[in-house]
Amino acid sequence: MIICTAGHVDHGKTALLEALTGTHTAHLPEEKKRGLTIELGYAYLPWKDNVLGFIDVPGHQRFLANMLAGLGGIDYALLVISAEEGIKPQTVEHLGILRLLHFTEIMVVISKADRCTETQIDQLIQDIQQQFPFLATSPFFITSAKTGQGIDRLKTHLIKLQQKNDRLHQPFRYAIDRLFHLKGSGLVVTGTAISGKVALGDELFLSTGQKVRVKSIHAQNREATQGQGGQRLALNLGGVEKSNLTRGDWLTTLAPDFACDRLCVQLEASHPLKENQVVHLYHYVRHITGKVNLLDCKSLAPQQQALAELILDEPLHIAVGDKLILRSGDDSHTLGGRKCWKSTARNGINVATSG
Ligand SMILES: Nc1nc2c(ncn2[C@@H]2O[C@H](COP(=O)(O)OP(=O)(O)OP(=O)(O)O)[C@@H](O)[C@H]2O)c(=O)[nH]1
Ligand SMILES: [Mg+2]
Repeated sequence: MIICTAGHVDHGKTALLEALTGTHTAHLPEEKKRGLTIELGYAYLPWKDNVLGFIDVPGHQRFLANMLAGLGGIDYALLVISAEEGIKPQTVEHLGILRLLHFTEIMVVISKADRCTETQIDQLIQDIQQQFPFLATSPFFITSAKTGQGIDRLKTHLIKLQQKNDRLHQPFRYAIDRLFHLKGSGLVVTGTAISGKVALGDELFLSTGQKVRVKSIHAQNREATQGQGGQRLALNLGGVEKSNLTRGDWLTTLAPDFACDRLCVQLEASHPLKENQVVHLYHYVRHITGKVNLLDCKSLAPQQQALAELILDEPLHIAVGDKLILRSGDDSHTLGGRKCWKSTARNGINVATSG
């Protein structure tokens, strides 16, 4: 199980994860110096035979692309809102994205409770419920990373969350978000397993078509003989050099003949959207540009849905059912998103994709 954070810059996402897991997710020197999250961070909470994984995202607007790269394949989010500052622009932006990606549960965490009175916190909860009525069924937690208030209650809730296992029978798909050379072991990649299972010794395909062998597995930060969808995996790979792959590549059990540059999607708009609109498109760790063709209307108003064809500037390894986020041509605001419905390969042949 993996849970991500979300929320405005400085609202206490990293401090919350540190209070929950004991791990401070900052790893870049600049992050440590500035007290700011820039890249994705990772933390783990072992619990009996299980381990909860956390992806910590940056709240600063400038690093939104990094935030989006962390959300693929995740069903649960902790939306952190500072009791002191309340609802801010990236609270709204991140929440809009979580909603478009149809997260199973968005837990609302009011952080920095030690800095406010109970009356102020009650007022903030009312404001949140009024501004975002769809959070009516979401659990709320009042926490302080400084005093420990509310941390045990949140932990108790998190360990009871159920991992969705509807994707385990599908072929293995894994999005690479980091790669490095480990002395004595060779190439190691880390990423989120989206579906299926992988075991030691398995042969997998890179999105380039190259075959690789799995020499060792760390699942949720523990040495393992297998891994599966819904887990963070570190895989030690044989048969490939670091220079042959890049962040955003996929590892799959199916031969990757399904890179597509045209997609059919049932699009849900969160901003007005017009025909032929240039867009930034976020698909798991990949970020590319393209254009929207609305198939049965000329424009879309917020909350409306329509069938659209996306014409991509670079082919994507996409499967039916994958979730996408579309942002404006200048990448300044989120336009919409939705599941991929049908894809067409570069050569124009419709392909049967794994769902
Ligand atoms: N008093 C108090 N301070 C807190 C609490 N949580 C976080 N802080 C402080 O608030 C500042 C920002 O906290 P972070 O956890 O780095 O915030 P963030 O949301 O991860 O920020 P970005 O990753 O850059 O978006 C730090 O100085 C923390 O020490 C809290 O519960 N109480
Ligand atoms: Mg942070």
